[in-house]
Amino acid sequence: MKKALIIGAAGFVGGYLTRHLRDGCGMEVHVTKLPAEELRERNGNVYNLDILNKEDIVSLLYEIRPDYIFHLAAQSSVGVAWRNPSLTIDINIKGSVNVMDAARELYYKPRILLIGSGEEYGQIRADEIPLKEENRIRPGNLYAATKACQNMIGRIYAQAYDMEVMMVRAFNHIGPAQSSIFVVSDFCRQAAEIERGLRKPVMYVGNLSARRDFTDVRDVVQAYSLLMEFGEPGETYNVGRGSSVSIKEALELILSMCGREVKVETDRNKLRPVDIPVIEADISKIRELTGWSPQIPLEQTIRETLDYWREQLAEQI
Ligand code: A2R
Repeated sequence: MKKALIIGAAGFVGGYLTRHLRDGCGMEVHVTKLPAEELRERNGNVYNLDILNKEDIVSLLYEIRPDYIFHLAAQSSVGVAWRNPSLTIDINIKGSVNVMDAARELYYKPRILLIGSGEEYGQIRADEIPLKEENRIRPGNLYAATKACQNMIGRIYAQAYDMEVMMVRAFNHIGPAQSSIFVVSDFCRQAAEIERGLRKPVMYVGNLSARRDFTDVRDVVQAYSLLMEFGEPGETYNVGRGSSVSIKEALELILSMCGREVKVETDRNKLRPVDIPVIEADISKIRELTGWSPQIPLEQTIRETLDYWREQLAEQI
């Protein structure tokens, strides 16, 4: 039985990945979280770990001896990265280097998957869509820059130390339990609050014309486990749907599922200073390697995310 370690399992993706590896792939799953965090997906083997402390990672790896290390821990908010760049650099770059250095001290070679972001491509040109992995990267914010750096260092470690490190660039992933700082979850939460009469029937939105590549988080974690198994060391793989929808189309789907008449208004605070018009991944590299492609339709993800917020509000009352 393969032993998997998920570092940063208390976040949005971690719960889904835990369940998929344990129940879907039959692995022995070990997970880490920060001391103050709570896991959404209960799991027997839980450890507190701050990736800024390399010696703690070394001890943990010796204790568990994982075959697979899924590195999800990150400061993953673009907004927080602007406000606190040095913390973001510490966690996303030094933290990842600590994970790889700790793994390098082992007497065997675990496989490591580093999770980066479609944000790394940054200021893309219209003729570069859909984005291939070898496209030039022009990170446009600090979060993206740290993930681009993590990607470069991961490749260097794979080459220089012959380590089995693979890199992902994940595009927008969505689903139940995502924080409402992200657009689809935000709209679903607002719709659920309107249905309950907790706010007036007005949906506050940002730029509706931007097109984004949305994938259900349950499809995303399946891609991660396949890349862990079949990915080539030193290589980067896009994980996305491979097609985009406008934020307006996503909004219309949510409104069509909402049980109330809703007015739509622009909230200036939701407009980004620089908004890239279209982001769309080319997913042929992962598809050719593993046969993976997203299975869950956008309508289903949105319906279940809306239901998640309805349930959350029902529990609060
Ligand atoms: O920032 P918090 O308190 O939410 O904790 C996050 C945790 N984390 C850390 N874990 C260990 N040592 C640290 N120094 C440290 N700093 C933060 O990593 C959070 O629980 C977890 C990352 O989860 P999320 O922010 O929910 O990211 P998500 O959506 O699960 O995405 C997974 C990966 C991340 O690398 C993203 O940047 C990428 O996929 O898109």
